[in-house]
Amino acid sequence: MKDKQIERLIGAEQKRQRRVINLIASENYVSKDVLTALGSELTNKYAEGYSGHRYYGGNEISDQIENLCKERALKLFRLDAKKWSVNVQPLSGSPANLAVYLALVPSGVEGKIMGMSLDHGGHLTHGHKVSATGKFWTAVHYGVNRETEQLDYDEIMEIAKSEKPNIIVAGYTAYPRIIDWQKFRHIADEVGAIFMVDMSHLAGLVAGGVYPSPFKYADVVTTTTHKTLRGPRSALIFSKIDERELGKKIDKAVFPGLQGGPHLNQIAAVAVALAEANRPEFKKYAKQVVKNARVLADELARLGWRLVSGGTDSHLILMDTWRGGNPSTSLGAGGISGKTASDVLEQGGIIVNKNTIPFDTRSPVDPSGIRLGTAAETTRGKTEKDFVAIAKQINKILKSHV
Ligand code: DSN
Repeated sequence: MKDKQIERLIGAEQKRQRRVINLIASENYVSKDVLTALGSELTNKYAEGYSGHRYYGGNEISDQIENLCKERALKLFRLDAKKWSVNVQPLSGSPANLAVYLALVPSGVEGKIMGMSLDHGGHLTHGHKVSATGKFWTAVHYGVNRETEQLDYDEIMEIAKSEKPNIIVAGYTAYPRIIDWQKFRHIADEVGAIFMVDMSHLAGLVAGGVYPSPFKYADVVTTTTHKTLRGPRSALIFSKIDERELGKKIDKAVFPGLQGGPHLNQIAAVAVALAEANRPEFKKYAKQVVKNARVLADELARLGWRLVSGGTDSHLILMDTWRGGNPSTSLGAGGISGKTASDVLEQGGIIVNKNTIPFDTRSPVDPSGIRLGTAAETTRGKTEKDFVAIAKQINKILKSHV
């Protein structure tokens, strides 16, 4: 590169990524092909509009790229193009979710979004008050059960019946367990709501066949492409084709409702990742991600750490570092806060994020827990034995700071 300052910083980040153990549940390492597509001349092109209907000339290649990406997205999740449509233009997860609400929820206080609260594992764009989704629409929230720390579908049904939301969102950022999509479908049907799944964290696991697919039950499915799916930073919106014309409305909301020109380099990179995720090796990868998470959870629990909900069925673990919870260890109330845990682990070369736990008594900037995920390190070839060693390392670092 001619720009030596940026070249040096990219080099430094490459080294940092190689040096650390990365347990950020929402990160991954993309292939060289994905990087090549991202860094290509496609970034030079404006392609406002959709295939065959662009506002600029010179888009014959753009159309082919966007069409191929859409085909691959439907193919990966085994969707019939007559029954599902997909928009591949959202720049990332938050604009994708915003586009769905803009398309399908009546604007203003009349429109109601129901999602899981952020501090129980939801996402800002599921109606949190600091997000546009909680400012422009009325939002109501459900959480997990205090005892089981898992979804309580009866309670969710009660909230839905009393609140009558226009849309119900399931799919979270810090919920380690299987979500019963069918039960959500039933709840949505009872109150006449649209059922939206945000499978951002789960997309790679669904593609790999190790987590239940939401497509049989959802009306709309959004996902980022850079977490377990192992693509570039971007997002997709799938919608059922029926008389409600969800896809048409969503297309209009993405462009011109929210965005201008799509990022074609990103769309091409997504297409690359979707094809990669459709290969048999990816199925093995997804299986290993879940196996590794189980082993990491089991070993941490064996070492005396309290895990929210008692374990995991996915790629992520929520660890209560504050309460610790095992009387046989030196931990107990006043263990180690999530922020301190994250800081000291980073000093020891392990990267995690601090995270609130359900019913947290501490603040979001220094909560009671940390979130751990296995997707990134599994991409680097780590297996069960490595995750037993990682659990021991985490335990050693944290216990020396309690
Ligand atoms: N920031 C993402 C995560 O870490 O889960 C969600 O947007």
